Amino acid sequence: KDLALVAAGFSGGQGKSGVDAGPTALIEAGLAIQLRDHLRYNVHYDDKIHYCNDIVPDSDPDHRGMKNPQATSVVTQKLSSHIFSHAKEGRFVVTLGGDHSIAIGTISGTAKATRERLNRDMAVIWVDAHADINTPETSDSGNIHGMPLAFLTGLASEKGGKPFGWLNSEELRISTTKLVYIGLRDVDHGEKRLLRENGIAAFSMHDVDQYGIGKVMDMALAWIGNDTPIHLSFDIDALDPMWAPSTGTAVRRGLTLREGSFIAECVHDTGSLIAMDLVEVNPSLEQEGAEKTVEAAISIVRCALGETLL
Ligand code: DIR
Ligand code: MN
Ligand code: MN
Ligand code: MN
Repeated sequence: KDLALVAAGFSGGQGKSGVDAGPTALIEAGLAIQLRDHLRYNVHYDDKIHYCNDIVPDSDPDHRGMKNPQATSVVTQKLSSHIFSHAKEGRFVVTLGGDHSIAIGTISGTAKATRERLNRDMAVIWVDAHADINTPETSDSGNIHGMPLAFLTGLASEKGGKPFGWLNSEELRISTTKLVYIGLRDVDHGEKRLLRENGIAAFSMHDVDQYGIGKVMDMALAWIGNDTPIHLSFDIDALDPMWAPSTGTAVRRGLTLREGSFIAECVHDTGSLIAMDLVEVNPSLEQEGAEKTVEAAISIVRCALGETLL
């Protein structure tokens, strides 16, 4: 099986430096080699960290309250065609972040490729402590890593010529009906309203406690339905800080590493997974916890790619 590994060290979607070093930490811990030797993928990896802050424009004033709008737009638009070019060849695409704003690029790229190759609309499973669906107007922080799903679903759109105007093409977007969340526990007021008003499927930590992760996965996958191509976007802060302390916006009372791995295993077992993102690993935070966080991130990716316990 062909697999493209893309290292996207962009950090401009939030305020803390260090998340740009996430991909390097995962690669140095042996991720590419493990996918090749252990899981037997034919790995296409160019050994480069892309989309770091070398593409930042001279001047990048706030726009609708968004920070670094031009840089984030340029990076995600380039990443979108990069991911599209891999996905249209039928390669499974693994993207290592970087902050979660990069999902604007990865998901628009795989959504377009899925339409061209399979003539199908793609579903997205978003595993995160946060809903990342703020519009520029509902966001308190102005950080674009809290907004990718608003742009990808069209809930926040822009006119042509504006930073994210390139996303106006329908082929790059996903439907709110094909989005499913797991692990939520820190959702802003405006986001709660958007989830409610649009009837978006969301399984919070409350649901994980009430039903157990097994039942939650049954319900999440039933919502998507059989035979729909799936893009998994996994924010490492979905895990409890006990397992993944080295991330920019850690929130307590999260998933255990076993629950996170189980989600990845179930999604793999559908046979419909076509791409995944693993984002928000920031090795410069929590020195002691960096190794632990990297290890957790690697096991999530391995489980999503077919690692089995027996
Ligand atoms: C918050 C935090 N909802 C925001 N979002 C984060 O800034 O919009 N996403 N940390 O991962
Ligand atoms: Mn490439
Ligand atoms: Mn998050
Ligand atoms: Mn996120």
